[in-house]
Amino acid sequence: MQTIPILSFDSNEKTVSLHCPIAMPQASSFLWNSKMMIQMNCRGYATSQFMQPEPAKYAHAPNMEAKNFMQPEQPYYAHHPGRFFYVKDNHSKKLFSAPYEPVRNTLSSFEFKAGQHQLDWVVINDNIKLEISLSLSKDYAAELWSAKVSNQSEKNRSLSLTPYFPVGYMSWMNQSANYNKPLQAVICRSITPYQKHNDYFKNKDFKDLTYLLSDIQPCSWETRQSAFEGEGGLHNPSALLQEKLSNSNADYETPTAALQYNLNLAPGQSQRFKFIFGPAKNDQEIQQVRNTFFGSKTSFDQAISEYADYISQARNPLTIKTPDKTFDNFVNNWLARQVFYHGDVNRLSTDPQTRNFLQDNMGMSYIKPNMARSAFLHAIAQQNINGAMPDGILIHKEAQLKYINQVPHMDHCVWVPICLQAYLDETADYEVLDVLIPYQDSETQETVSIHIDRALRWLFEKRNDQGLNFINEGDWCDPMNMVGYKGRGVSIWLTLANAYANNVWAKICQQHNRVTQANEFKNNAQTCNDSVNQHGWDGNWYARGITDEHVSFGTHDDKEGEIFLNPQSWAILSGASNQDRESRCIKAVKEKLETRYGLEMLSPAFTSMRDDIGRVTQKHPGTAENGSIYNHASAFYIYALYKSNKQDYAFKLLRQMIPGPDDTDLLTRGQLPTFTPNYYRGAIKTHPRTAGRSSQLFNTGTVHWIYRCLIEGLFGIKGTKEGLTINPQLPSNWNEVFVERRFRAATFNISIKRNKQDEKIKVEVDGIALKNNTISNIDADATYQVNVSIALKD
Ligand code: CEZ
Repeated sequence: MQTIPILSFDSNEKTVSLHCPIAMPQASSFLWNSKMMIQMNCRGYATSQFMQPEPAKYAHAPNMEAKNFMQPEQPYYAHHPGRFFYVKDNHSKKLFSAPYEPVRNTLSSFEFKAGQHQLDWVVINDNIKLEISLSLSKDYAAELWSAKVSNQSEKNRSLSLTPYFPVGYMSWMNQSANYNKPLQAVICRSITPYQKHNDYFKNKDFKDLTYLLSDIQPCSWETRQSAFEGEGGLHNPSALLQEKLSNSNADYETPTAALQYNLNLAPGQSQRFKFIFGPAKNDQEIQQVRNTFFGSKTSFDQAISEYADYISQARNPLTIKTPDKTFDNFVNNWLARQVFYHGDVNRLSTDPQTRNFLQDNMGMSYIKPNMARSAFLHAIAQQNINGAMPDGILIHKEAQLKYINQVPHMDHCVWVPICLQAYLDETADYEVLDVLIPYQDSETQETVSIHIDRALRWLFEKRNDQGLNFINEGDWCDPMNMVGYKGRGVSIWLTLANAYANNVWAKICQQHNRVTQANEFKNNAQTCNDSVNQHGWDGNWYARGITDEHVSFGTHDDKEGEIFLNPQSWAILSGASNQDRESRCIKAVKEKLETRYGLEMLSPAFTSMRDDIGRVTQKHPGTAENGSIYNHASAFYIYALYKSNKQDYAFKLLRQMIPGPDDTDLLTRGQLPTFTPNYYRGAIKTHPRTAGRSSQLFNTGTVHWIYRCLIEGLFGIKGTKEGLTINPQLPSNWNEVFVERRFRAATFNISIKRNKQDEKIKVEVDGIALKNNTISNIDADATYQVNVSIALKD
């Protein structure tokens, strides 16, 4: 018997298929537009939200959700929101559901196909084939579903199809549902609960209705969850034992949306149904949705193809062909998509954290540089005239700084030059530095350069008498909130990041003919590095910080949190570490943080609260910042390794961010190789059973740094003010790669080969050898053939 692989890839269609609903039960994919986001797992469970302007749900979980941001490792349970299709044979009374939940039959075949703009399932059971698709539209908060039922048997089949889209507990104040015949929709109504009278005015325009709209009039419907489920439970709903659903209304009863269709299919015959599911303000809006998507025979499919165009806007700067197929698949088909998601909708927040907003736009510099440019200007205009950057960037007129953005973090200024550098390298748009913009608290207009000078001077001031940066209630590590809340604690990492940001800015100033400033910032970088070397070196690695009570942590004296990854990475980047210290750091990281799934962010993970460090120590050991394989932190380290020409080790770690290719690895990670997750579980020594498991969370600054590692490190095809500089750092077991690099409107077909001798790098452009490794005078729209020969051993 032919064995079916767990995964298969289609690089033309840019899809990845999962062939079993059990092997990786949490495996999921996501779709988004500017109004909404949906993450669907392979078994039919869904987590979705839309903006009004803050994130809100239209299919609710029965518990109180943390509504503000996407959570890692979301548990799915029987009543979790999902989108399910029950199919019953009216003759035999046999029932199954697709994609898999809630009935969980053993299916004859199953395929979950994650695509760029569409998710598809093909499920076959009892010779009935169900092809289900989900896509979105470009502009609406609405899910576009289609279900095609085909009779693959040799006899006529009488079937019933029941799409079942639970809406869940909408509101304790008011919830109900009914079927609206002219609209052909179940409409679930609610009022978002509130208590302050002011909220009445704020909530008035909320989309408190959830509808399931169909293109074909159903035979019957059900709007009460309890009546549908009955005593049979969701895996064998009582309502489906009857010939018809009861056509009932829900009156302050948990609403649901179930529609039933009867089909008589001859052998080989099929029928397609279309549905729209989403939030609305009132019935008129649902009517408008109906007109838009079902107005003509083609409007539904037309909307899907417009959505495909929207998703494919992300211009991938790289197409690669290397000896590693899984890696190629990720870079060629998925990386730009995940970067675009971040930059396009800012993780569906109206006040993204400043460091996230800047890094998300650092990634956008590669795929949509114009959007990145306006985002940088938008962020810098929210700076205070004293130089401080706010904790979050307001991107909606009604937005306010909320949640984490009300906690003072000290690192935001460092990200401005660091992220802008990627943009300048990619575009050479140094003019942006001369754009005049105001401050959040002053009408004074100053150039971007002066804004950044002020940001770095402000941060340079915020150091203690040892020259180390105060941390206040956090730095890059959000939950490190109690190191410095009394005003004394400092961050070694932030002091190094300060040094690195100053060095980066000094170089940019130099390029921009601001020599005095360049010297000032270079000196400041040196001062920060010196302070760290004097007060932050622990003997074999750099410590993480010093608490309010003057206790160093992240040192060999610590039983938990002995070593943190970030200070090591940034000491390499900032130039703080000399060769000896760098080698010791790298050795310590290898010994103490390395696992087969990547690097742990700290080790050993904390098992109880240290109230002089903060809530990071309260997170479960091996999750998130408490010792997981936190990919964002790993990406900094990999970037540092490339800066230090450690290409083999850098690539090994880079590769570990992507699940697969072997089944054991895939099954442990439990995630499709279509996105880089926020983290994989760590704490491998104390929690080996869960180590490697994916967070399934696709919000992460990691992806932007992956581009930097690929462009500046691995393939070494980085932009400079003059042009494109070639300096590849291939792993030593790669002899040949091909890269199509799109850069400043031109295309470079680059072939990189190892030569037989140990000759230095040679670069030929259209047959002519370059004197240095920089291709300058690039013509927009031109295509260049670049042959690069590199030494057998680097
Ligand atoms: O959030 C991220 C932040 O979005 O954590 C990173 C930080 O640099 C990013 O800006 C590291 O701390 O407990 C918390 O508040 C956590 O900080 C999380 O919210 C964390 C999660 O990974 C969610 O994306």
